[in-house]
Amino acid sequence: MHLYQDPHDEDVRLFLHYGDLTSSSLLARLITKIEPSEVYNLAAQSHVRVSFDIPEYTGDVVGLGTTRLLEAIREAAVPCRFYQASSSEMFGASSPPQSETTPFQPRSPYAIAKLYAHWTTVNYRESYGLHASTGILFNHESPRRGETFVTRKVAMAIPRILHGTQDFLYLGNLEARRDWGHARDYMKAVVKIVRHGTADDWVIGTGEDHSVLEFVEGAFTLVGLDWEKYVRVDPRYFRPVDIDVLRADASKARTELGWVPEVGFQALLHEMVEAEMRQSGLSLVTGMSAREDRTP
Ligand code: G4F
Repeated sequence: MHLYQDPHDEDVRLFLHYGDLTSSSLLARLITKIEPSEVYNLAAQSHVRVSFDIPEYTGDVVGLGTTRLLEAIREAAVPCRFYQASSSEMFGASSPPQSETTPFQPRSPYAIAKLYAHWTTVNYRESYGLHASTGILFNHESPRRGETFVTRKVAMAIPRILHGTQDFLYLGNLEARRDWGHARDYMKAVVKIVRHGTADDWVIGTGEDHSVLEFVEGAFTLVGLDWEKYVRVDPRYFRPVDIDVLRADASKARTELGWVPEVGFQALLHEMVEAEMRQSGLSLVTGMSAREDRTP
């Protein structure tokens, strides 16, 4: 809401148009009408587990959707810069740390679709001279994270457990290790990528990895809860195949873009848990004192 201003004001900062990455004609119409100077393609069916259930739809939106958008820009001949949200998922089974030169070994329909979109962006840059860049972003979280991604799911469970409206938190693979950073830091990197003189591909991550279990332990400890009493493993959350470790080598972005992440792992999980507690009328301190009553 802080972005929105009354349309009758002269300084309208945000306007929403309806669109759909499965519709080429709609995308072409929008690009022609808006004549954007920058296009950020962040749209996706972005849930890795779900992509195993709906692989065709994921490929259509994530993979072909990018082609449709790039074609709309090319056809309209609008001189805009283009950003493609590539993903660390594309590295899949490749050993960490992963940099721009690490081979891609995708392990999910989502990652395969992202790779298609990634190479399509590179191809439009090379073929048509479009200022088209990719950011290969590692996991980026915040209190605004979707509720079915693991960090938000954990953070949301804590006040519910304290309030007694949730008995257990059911999770899948606790051993997976991810390079978790703060979305705010990563969006600063994205803007730097688009405004950089040369279009290129960039790895963005903190360079630290932590397991899902470490996130769980850290989050529960913040409110004084013993995670072992409340967390259960449910194999339904396992993926047919998962990625063991993702850890970024973002030295190119540090050196050439001057990008350095400001929020570390502990500060990130603190912010996420605190936001959920506040939303539920609790604080980290009241959580600590309420814990004694919660015996599942
Ligand atoms: O939070 P996640 O679902 O994120 P994931 O799969 O790493 O993907 C996210 O980051 C990518 C960047 O690398 C993005 F491209 C992508 O769009 C998305 O934003 O799962 C993280 C890890 C996985 O290993 C998963 O198996 O947590 C494990 N996990 C364990 N229990 C769980 C759960 N994941 C989810 N979503 N839910 C669980 O209950």
